Amino acid sequence: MVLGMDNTDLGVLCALILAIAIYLKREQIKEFISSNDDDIMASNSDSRDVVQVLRENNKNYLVLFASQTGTAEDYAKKFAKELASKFSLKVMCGDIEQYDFENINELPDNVFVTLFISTYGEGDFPDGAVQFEDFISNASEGSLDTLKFSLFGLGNSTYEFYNGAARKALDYLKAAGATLVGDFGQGDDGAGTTDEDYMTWKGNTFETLKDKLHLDEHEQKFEPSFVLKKLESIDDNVAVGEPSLHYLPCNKLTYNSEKVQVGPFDLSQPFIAPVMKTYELFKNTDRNCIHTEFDVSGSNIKYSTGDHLAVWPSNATEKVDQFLKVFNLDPGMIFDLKPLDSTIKVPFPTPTTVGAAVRHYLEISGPISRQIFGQLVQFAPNQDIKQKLIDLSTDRDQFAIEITAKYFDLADALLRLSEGKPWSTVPLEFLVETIPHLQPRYYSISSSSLSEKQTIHITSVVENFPNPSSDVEGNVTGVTTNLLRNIQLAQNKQETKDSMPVHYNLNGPRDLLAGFKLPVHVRRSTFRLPSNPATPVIMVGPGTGVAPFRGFVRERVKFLEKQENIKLGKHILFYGSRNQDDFLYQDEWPEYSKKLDGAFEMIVAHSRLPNAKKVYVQDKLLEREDEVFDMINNGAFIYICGDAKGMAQGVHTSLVDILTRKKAIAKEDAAEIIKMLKTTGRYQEDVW
Ligand SMILES: Cc1cc2nc3c(=O)[nH]c(=O)nc-3n(C[C@H](O)[C@H](O)[C@H](O)COP(=O)(O)OP(=O)(O)OC[C@H]3O[C@@H](n4cnc5c(N)ncnc54)[C@H](O)[C@@H]3O)c2cc1C
Ligand SMILES: NC(=O)c1ccc[n+]([C@@H]2O[C@H](COP(=O)([O-])OP(=O)(O)OC[C@H]3O[C@@H](n4cnc5c(N)ncnc54)[C@H](OP(=O)(O)O)[C@@H]3O)[C@@H](O)[C@H]2O)c1
Ligand SMILES: Cc1cc2nc3c(=O)[nH]c(=O)nc-3n(C[C@H](O)[C@H](O)[C@H](O)COP(=O)(O)O)c2cc1C
Ligand SMILES: *[C@@H]1O[C@H](CO)[C@@H](O)[C@H](O)[C@H]1NC(C)=O
Ligand SMILES: *[C@@H]1O[C@H](CO)[C@@H](O)[C@H](O)[C@H]1NC(C)=O
Ligand SMILES: *[C@@H]1O[C@H](CO)[C@@H](O)[C@H](O)[C@H]1NC(C)=O
Ligand SMILES: CC(=O)N[C@H]1CO[C@H](CO)[C@@H](O)[C@@H]1O
Repeated sequence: MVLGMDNTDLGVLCALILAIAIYLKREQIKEFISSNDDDIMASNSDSRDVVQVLRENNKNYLVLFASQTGTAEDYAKKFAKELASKFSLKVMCGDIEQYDFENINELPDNVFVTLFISTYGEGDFPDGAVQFEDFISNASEGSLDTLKFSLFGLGNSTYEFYNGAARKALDYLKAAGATLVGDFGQGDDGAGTTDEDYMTWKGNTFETLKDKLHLDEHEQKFEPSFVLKKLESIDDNVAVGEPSLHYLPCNKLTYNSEKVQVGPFDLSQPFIAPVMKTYELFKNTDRNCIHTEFDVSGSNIKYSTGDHLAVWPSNATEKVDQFLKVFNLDPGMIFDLKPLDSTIKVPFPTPTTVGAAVRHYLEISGPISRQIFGQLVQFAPNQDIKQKLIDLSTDRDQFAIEITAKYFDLADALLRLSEGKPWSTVPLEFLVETIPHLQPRYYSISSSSLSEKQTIHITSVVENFPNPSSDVEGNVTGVTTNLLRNIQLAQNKQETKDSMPVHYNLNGPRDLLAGFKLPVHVRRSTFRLPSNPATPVIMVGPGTGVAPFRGFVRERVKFLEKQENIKLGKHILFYGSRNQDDFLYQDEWPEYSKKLDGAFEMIVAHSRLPNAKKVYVQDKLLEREDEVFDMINNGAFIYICGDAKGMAQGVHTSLVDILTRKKAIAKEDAAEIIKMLKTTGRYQEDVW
């Protein structure tokens, strides 16, 4: 189909430039990844040849994961563990990033591979899987003809390219002659069924594997992958919550002569950034949204407008205490973990204390999976509770009603089941291996690298609302956003005791974070303003979705200050909030408008004004359809940011409607145009 844009040459040129940009981006990512690898290699001088590692460690099953935020990793590890314990297989489980696959076709005939792959961006592989993708996409026909694999993808059906990475992997592997064992599984975060999808897929896959590999099944029994050793005293090499080993007193290496940290800063090592300034953005008191400014000067951290900042949280004291109580743990106990073989990675800095692990390294709050209930059966304190666990772990509906709908986290749920009695029989090894490790949270940077080189702003809405289930007391709280609010209140000398639902240790391990600091790193994104300032720009970002657009607009303001005789294309921002009270950065926008001299316009939709109809950003788009259409026709770049749930879909629908009407074409063709805009980078989403 012809694109229908009036300026075909320009379109081709744009596509070409974009292709080059994407290519360069990949090189950057690769460079970034290989610098990470050096780190891993240095600490563990293993081979990268996956077949060699498997042989050297005497393994006979391979599980690999490609994960961005740990979900795929978590499932992969559970799968590996269960395979090992039910079928006595010797399972090797690892991150796809850590291996080369050139020899994968030489795996012994009876060694199967299971892949867990999540999807990011626009149907892309996670950052760590770039090399893997290159390899399988280039594998020639028949070159993987002995490979037998099963595959579970993790995705979210609210995204257009649902499970895009896993689907691509399936196609590439099949094209290279590999054989899919069992069904292709797809977990859907959008429908909230990842866990259920996994359980169904796993059941079928186990049946197929039993048959093909002639396996005997026995009852699942937890067998640790680590030897846990108790230590007597805390010295300089014991982590008490440091985000990475670099920060231990015994490793002074990470500081240069001026006591400034040197990078690179990434998922393996954050920068400890001073929080310079924090303030509340909402005027009403029932919800909170915190503006936070981090100082990254002297750190050699560079960011680009549109990137994400990862913030490394710690758990709230209330949650830590409850967790320790449920499992009857001694927070002062010092322990080390020694992997049983070199394919197993220690999940967090060790040796450490139980208290530090619970506060800093384990994801102890948040929703729980039905699976973990199944695994806990063997440790139930008595027969009654055991039966309840079995019932809940095998009945998805009952689990949904009794656990999920009540917003229980693990400690809440177990206390409820045991009527307050502790679960003293659950071994620490089990908790350490089964509970996911605490992950950094990502925030769209709301400053501009042009106007704020050394400072990074983020805009975060605080997750704190009454439990929707009427028979559970208290608020449901998010880890990181409440930590940020806690810092905001403390830094501005406001009372925190009663105003906070949860409290934190703000000083951090060995006072590493004292004086208001937090571990952070920058994650590159592809969310970028067009390089030509004359290109029109349409931005849609209700709620916190406005964050990167504040950065975009500040970028244009700074740019104009520096240049003379530059004509800026039209920049239009569709923003939405409930009312005036939660109108983010209300005072700043008129100033930007003035400075951009008519090139910038903001259109606001309010959804909860008294005695007024609900108005959303997508309604405002329709109201302005002539202008929006003209801008698209003139090569506008479209940006959508914010809640993935309904908004991005609603905006997409509005834009399809506009093109359908104004071009007098079929809906399908309009949708096809939007798809083309997406692939050429003229329609970009940053949704979560
Ligand atoms: C690329 C990207 C960009 C983002 N940009 C922004 C941004 O600019 N601004 C922003 O505010 N956010 C942004 N987010 C979201 C952000 O990363 C966090 O997910 C969000 O702030 C919540 O983090 P938290 O640690 O406070 O909550 P978490 O502890 O991670 O909790 C997540 C949610 O689960 C709920 N919850 C807690 N316990 C339970 C339970 N037992 N059962 C069920 N639910 C439970 C919490 O209330 C919360 O709503 C972005 C996300 C991504 C991926
Ligand atoms: N658990 C809850 O009760 C709850 C509820 C909402 C959001 N959240 C969480 O809050 C975060 C979002 O907060 P936020 O501050 O960015 O946004 P927000 O303040 O909740 O919403 C911003 C604006 O977007 C509107 N909106 C809601 N649904 C929309 C849709 N389908 N299309 C277009 N606009 C829509 C809202 O209207 P209305 O809200 O008036 O419809 C509001 O005017 C998310 O992380 C989300 O998970 C939680
Ligand atoms: C920024 C972002 C982009 C995403 N893009 C897609 C996508 O294009 N297609 C899809 O199916 N899922 C997408 N997802 C959903 C994730 O793949 C899904 O949540 C998955 O469970 C994450 O697994 P991980 O924690 O192992 O990375 C996206 C999630 C985020 C946060
Ligand atoms: C594989 O293909 C990609 C493009 O898909 C290319 O960039 C890369 O260099 C190729 N790698 C190898 C090893 O051939
Ligand atoms: C997936 O979509 C659901 C709703 O459709 C949303 O609640 C959730 O936050 C999304 N998950 C991710 C990881 O984006
Ligand atoms: C619980 O949430 C409600 C609504 O968001 C809020 O008004 C209340 O202050 C919260 N309670 C605490 C203790 O934070
Ligand atoms: C009980 C507990 O978790 N205590 C720890 C809290 O965190 C600090 C550092 O952040 C540790 O020093 C404590 O041992």
